[in-house]
Amino acid sequence: MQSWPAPKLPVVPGVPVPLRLYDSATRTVKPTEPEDVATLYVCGITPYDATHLGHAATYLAFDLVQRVWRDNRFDVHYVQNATDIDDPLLERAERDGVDWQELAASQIQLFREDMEALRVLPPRDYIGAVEAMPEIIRAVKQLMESGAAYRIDVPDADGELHADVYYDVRSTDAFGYESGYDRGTMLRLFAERGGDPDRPGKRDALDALLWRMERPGEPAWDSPMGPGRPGWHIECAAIAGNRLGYTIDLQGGGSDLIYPHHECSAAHAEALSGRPPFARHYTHAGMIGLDGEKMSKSRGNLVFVSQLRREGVDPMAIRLALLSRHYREDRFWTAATLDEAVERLARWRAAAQRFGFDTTEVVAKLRSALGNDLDTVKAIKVVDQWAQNSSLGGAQVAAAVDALLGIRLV
Ligand code: 5CA
Ligand code: ZN
Repeated sequence: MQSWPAPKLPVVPGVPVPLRLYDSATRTVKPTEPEDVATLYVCGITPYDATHLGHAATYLAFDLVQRVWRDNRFDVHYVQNATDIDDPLLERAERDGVDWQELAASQIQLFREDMEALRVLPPRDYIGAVEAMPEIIRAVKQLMESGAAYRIDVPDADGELHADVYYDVRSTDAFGYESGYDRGTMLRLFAERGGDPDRPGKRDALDALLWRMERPGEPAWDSPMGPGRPGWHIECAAIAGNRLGYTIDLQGGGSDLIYPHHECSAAHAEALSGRPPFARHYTHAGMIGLDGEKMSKSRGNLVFVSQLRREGVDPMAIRLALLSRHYREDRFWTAATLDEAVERLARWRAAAQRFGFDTTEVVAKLRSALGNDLDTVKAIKVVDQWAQNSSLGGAQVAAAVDALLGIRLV
């Protein structure tokens, strides 16, 4: 699919600071260590109810990763998917009486426009599950052939046999290292987040669906397994692995993807390559909430980027508001968060116009804050102090704020 246009990225003078980042698998902040090409995969939207502020916050966190890596002169290969075929999308299309493909296409287009407005650097490859179907099918076939996958061979509760294909979590010893969760937690989250622990005929309750055989009225694609459609986790394993290789620098998404999604996509990828770990870093952004609850499509407590834009809110203020707390923290969106960002942006913009003494110290401090697990709270403080000091010039800091925080001041 088409990605979206890239904003200009100024080169910042001075010495870049390498990126240290929290890794969910080891539960530590550790250095990122890309080779020449830094490889980044971030889980994209399921295209309905896009783009709410939770989505935006997550993509902004990984946008900072790309910006810090680019500052460190790495060539960044960034891949993002769009889950443009899955149960929740079909359910929403059905509920609203619209064609699922049209729903997906229109929401993906809205997402592109929101990302461009927020000055998010685009992925090099923006890939829909539907367009990736041949490679997803190849991956499932390979897992069947290697014995890591099996077919259900008992009838469902309705008495019908659907020979769906599942990944066997017991095919390796490694399953569980990414989240580190105990089995009870895994079972609970699996049931909450699209899994089917009680499906009859599974070898293990935690086995995840790889290929769902065609049901009447559902879209289906031909495959060696028979006509059907893919499970969720294999989509990301195949799309990432085929473009970035099966050892990537960073697998990213919101913390709601730690389990089962990233655990299972890592397990699928490792079964395909025979070479763990799939990612050197698994990094997760905290959840944005509204009115005391996580912002989610199922709860419907959503604030949309496009709605704020229509109301005339400057996208740079939305960006600054979402960066005003640390990316890993769960946090609530409030009117005050936005008001504060609007005021701060005005102060920074005024300061950017100043002629004065250009110091490299502000930029150095900004870099060191971001290099330390994307500490935007500290980074914003550094820029606030610069804005208050009327003897300091504007041009150099404005360029650094643009390149590193993605906020355009001039
Ligand atoms: N298509 C899958 C990933 S392959 C998916 O989870 N789609 S999504 O539309 O539900 O979410 C898109 C991204 O936004 C994911 O990385 C998810 O973790 C993140 N996300 C969803 N809700 C929130 C929220 N309230 N706060 C922060 N991030 C969120
Ligand atoms: Zn994903």
